[in-house]
Amino acid sequence: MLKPQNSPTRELVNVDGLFAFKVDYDRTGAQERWFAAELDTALEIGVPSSFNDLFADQGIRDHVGYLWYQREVRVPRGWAGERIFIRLDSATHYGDVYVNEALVASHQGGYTPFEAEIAGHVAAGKTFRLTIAVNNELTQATIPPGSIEATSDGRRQQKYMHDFYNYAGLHRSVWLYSAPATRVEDITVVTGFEGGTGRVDYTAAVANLSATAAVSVQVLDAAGALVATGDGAEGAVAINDVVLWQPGAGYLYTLAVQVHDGGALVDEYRLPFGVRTIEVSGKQFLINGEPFYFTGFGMHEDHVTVGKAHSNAQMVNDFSLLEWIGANSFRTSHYPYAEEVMEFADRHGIVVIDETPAVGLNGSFAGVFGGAPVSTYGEHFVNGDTAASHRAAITELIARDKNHPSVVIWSIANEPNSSEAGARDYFAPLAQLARDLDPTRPVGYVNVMFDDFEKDTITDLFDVIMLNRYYGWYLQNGDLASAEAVLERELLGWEAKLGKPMIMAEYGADTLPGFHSLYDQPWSEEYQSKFLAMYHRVFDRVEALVGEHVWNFADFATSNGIMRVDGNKKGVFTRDRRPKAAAHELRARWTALNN
Ligand code: BDP
Repeated sequence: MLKPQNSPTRELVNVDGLFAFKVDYDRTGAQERWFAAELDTALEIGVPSSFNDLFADQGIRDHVGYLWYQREVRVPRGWAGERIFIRLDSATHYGDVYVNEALVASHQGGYTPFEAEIAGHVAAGKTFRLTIAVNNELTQATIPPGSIEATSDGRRQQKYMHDFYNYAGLHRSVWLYSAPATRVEDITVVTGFEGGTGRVDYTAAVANLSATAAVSVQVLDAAGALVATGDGAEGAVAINDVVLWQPGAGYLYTLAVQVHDGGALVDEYRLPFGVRTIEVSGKQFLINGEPFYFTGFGMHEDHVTVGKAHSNAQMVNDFSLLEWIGANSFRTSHYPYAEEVMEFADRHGIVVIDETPAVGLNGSFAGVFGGAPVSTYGEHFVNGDTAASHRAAITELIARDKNHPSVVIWSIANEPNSSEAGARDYFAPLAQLARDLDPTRPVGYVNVMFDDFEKDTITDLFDVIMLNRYYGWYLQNGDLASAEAVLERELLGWEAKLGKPMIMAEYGADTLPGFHSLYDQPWSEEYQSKFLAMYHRVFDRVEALVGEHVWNFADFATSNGIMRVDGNKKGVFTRDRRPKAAAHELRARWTALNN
């Protein structure tokens, strides 16, 4: 799905700002047709944001169900005769979009965009009432999954098996855009190179292409100079003296796809792309044929007050901290991040492991989150409905992000149960789906510590091994010598079993900034540093280990629980992005490794 843009044939209007906001406590909004009139509420909400932390009101924060957003939008007067679309970059986890009284779009899945054509409901120069009913519920039919329980006094409580807080709302921008009837609807670019010549295979899907219209492409270099042209909606073009997209040097070309009819330009869409190759070869991960070693983090979209809202200012700050510390990559744990983040990574040469929101498909975690462990696969938990949503999550992620040169691995799940009967039947078709949708990128999932190389039954289905390990934290807590032995044994076990490149996708220790100790005391800044240093010693001894992503970039909000004090503190930066001691040590290691 193409991100909307301004072009000579398209116009784009941002619809963020203050919306009227109403919590649907009694679940009557749809039935009472709240979309049909001005919302009866005194509350306003800023978009984008998570709604949860904005109001000093526990009832709002804990609400499980629908949240209604409304504002008036004016259609630009020059749009008569154009196709007009409303586009939401995300609605977490579900959204119904009404234009005046018409339901124009519904979408499940909280981290991917959706849109609807609304020209039949609006008029150029006139306003319309935009109402969005967002639902934050997690069930067996959603990704991530969850369950809703009733308390003895009748409240509904959301339960789920993942760590981060279930922020919800309109986390990303809302747009209105115009496009011509004959328009470029999708583009797929696949690149390669031989010697100094780049190869760009492209396919464009064009809606309402008439017999007299023709599709052509131009390739422009970073300075805007024309370097290649092609004819037809599908084809291959060559770029002489190609400049590759490299980690640390995100050189981008632009593919301008144009539709002409009778000599006139009917539509133009400009897609930035990079020329690079990705390959897994033996125990190595190759970018442009060169071994690549990942340094960086599992991250979160998470900030004080606004929760999971995208903000360009905070994005710039996070990327500058990544640069400062010598990170060359990150994982979008545990959901697709805003498209602006992907574009920034493209431009700045940051490598991305792109993950679906499939987190918490693991009944063993029920113990951690306050219940008794349950089995995972079956009607009671991860069932056919979960799988259907999971397929949609993979499909929508790849459709959105397939053209980003920064994306080098699709991660289709985080820490699912991979040892139980049922795991392989569940995951084999999903791994295949990801490969079918994108045969050019390695596919992986992230393995949980309980399902080590002796128990795991699915990792051979994937191209890379991604592991989350907490030896020295959840196990062997405070005993780094024992943890070191267990860690090394396990990494060598995986290497011997599968012989594929391995990335440590999470390793980390909760750390209270300002707590210091001379001893190996968990939660101290010294312990975090020594914990990471121990892992690094082991990594340097294991040939197949091709990457280290510390958990986490920054402290982040979690659900309530006795394991967390004001959130997860495994950040190398605090939630307000101040460095803990370990940040300086990581900087020294990564700067040396990457030079
Ligand atoms: C792993 C999860 C991650 C958690 C982390 C932790 O992948 O989401 O936040 O552990 O416990 O299980 O800190």
